[in-house]
Amino acid sequence: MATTGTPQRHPPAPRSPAHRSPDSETVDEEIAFDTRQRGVMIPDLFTQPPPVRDALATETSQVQDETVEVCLPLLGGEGNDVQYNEHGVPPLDRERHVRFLHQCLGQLPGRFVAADASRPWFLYWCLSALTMLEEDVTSYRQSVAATARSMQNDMGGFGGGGRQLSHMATTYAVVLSLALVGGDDAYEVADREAMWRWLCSLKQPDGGFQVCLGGEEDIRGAYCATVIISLLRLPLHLAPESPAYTEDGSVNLLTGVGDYVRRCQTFEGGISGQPNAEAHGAYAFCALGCLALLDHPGRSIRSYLDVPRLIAWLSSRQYAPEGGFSGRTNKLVDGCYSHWVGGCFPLIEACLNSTSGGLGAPAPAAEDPATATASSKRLPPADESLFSREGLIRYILCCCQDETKRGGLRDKPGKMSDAYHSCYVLSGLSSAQHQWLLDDPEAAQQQQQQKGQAEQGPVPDQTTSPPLPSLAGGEAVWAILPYLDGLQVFDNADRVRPIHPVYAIPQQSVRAMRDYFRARQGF
Ligand code: FPP
Ligand code: K
Ligand code: ZN
Repeated sequence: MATTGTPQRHPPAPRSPAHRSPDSETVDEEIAFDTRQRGVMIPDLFTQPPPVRDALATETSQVQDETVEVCLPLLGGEGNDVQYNEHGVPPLDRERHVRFLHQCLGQLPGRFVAADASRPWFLYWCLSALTMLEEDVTSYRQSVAATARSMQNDMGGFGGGGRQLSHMATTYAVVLSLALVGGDDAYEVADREAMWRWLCSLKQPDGGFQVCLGGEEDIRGAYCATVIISLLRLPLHLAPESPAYTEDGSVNLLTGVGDYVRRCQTFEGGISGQPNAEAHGAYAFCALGCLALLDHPGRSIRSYLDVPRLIAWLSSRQYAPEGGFSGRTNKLVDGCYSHWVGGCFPLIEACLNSTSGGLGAPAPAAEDPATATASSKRLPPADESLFSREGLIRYILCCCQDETKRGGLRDKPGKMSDAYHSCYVLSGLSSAQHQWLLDDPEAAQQQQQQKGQAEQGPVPDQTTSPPLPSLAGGEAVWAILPYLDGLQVFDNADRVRPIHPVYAIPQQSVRAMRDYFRARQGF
């Protein structure tokens, strides 16, 4: 979907809800007419059902039609008790969302017992969402550290609670929560040696990771493992007990991860949880996130994925008129895919914008990246974005905010808000509201070297074994650019904090934790 070009905007006119179009025959035409009458600037794309329809009625087309029906009134500025701006977009209701999130961090009602093993996730979702809403979460530092300690196992890693088996997902959520509250006491909770040993025991000979001892191997494992290794700066060599260990030392924790990710790309172009399964948005983010840590995305994403097919699949996830993303083919928009799918675009853009050569536009003329200003670097103008930022922001602010006093964010109208959707809807809003630029000092250095070599004549042949993979991408410095004004359909007061495109928490939190462990020799 593209909203580029010149969208037809409704002309301003005085608000007059009593008006009815003399010749509109459907409710949708009625809404479109009424919207015009009220003078809000909403492109037709978001106020009308899709112009092209498949005539075959199925259960799938039925639920899709119902989804469009519940979204259209909200997208057309028809929400109750909501003050819309001149673009037909309501403000972010920070106060209610913040209250909802603090509540979710407290005592939960009995029915949540089923979610007991997800307690680390609740920590991460709430702390991350509160942080994006500019709340100070350092007041949770001591309680998060104590909770995390109770979830840690001597064998390494964190479970969903005391006496629960360590799992990659809960460990990822705990480590990110510790990073979010920050401070030495929080960082010191993680037993890094036990963690390293545990990750080694999950590493598989085919390059991937099991999510727990004896559990399934999937791409969540690969993403969570790379994030954990990078944030805690764990050593990369393998313990001899690892199923992937080789005596010649030719394999480390990251060996084969890229190839594992490659095997997860499907015929559709998207990424599945395991090789030969169905492509899903959540796994696309895991794939790109872990590749972006292995090396600069300009190299790693290009090396392991068919980028044009992936972009085609990712773009197909965005629907009109809803504006939000679906997680997979023939399924419905859902606010959480604002992150899982929306969060893929900054990583794809970093890949395409890279100076490493290849898929994107040609590398810019020789220029020192250290001194280049953002505007002199090649960067697509926001209205040439690979997805409609405007559409996503409209879906989030119009359709994903709980409009009752409950607050919180949700999947779609008619669904209850929850901590998970609050986190990932806001993460998606953050990537839609900001533009990132990734420096590639290594590529610049290589270009310099090549230039130097060309002047000095051919280099002597060197036969050495290929270097073991590292987390070179984790050292990358992302620069934030203010989002261009032209397409800004939200008010500046509705801007949420930028988050690191890979770790999905503020870059400062990532840096502080990694700096803390930089000085460590061994454990
Ligand atoms: C389908 O649910 C959902 C999946 C197949 C994958 C979900 C995985 C994640 C959300 C996160 C994985 C990442 C990490 C880091 C642990 P559904 O059928 O209810 O939804 P759908 O109809 O939208 O596909
Ligand atoms: K869903
Ligand atoms: Zn969802």
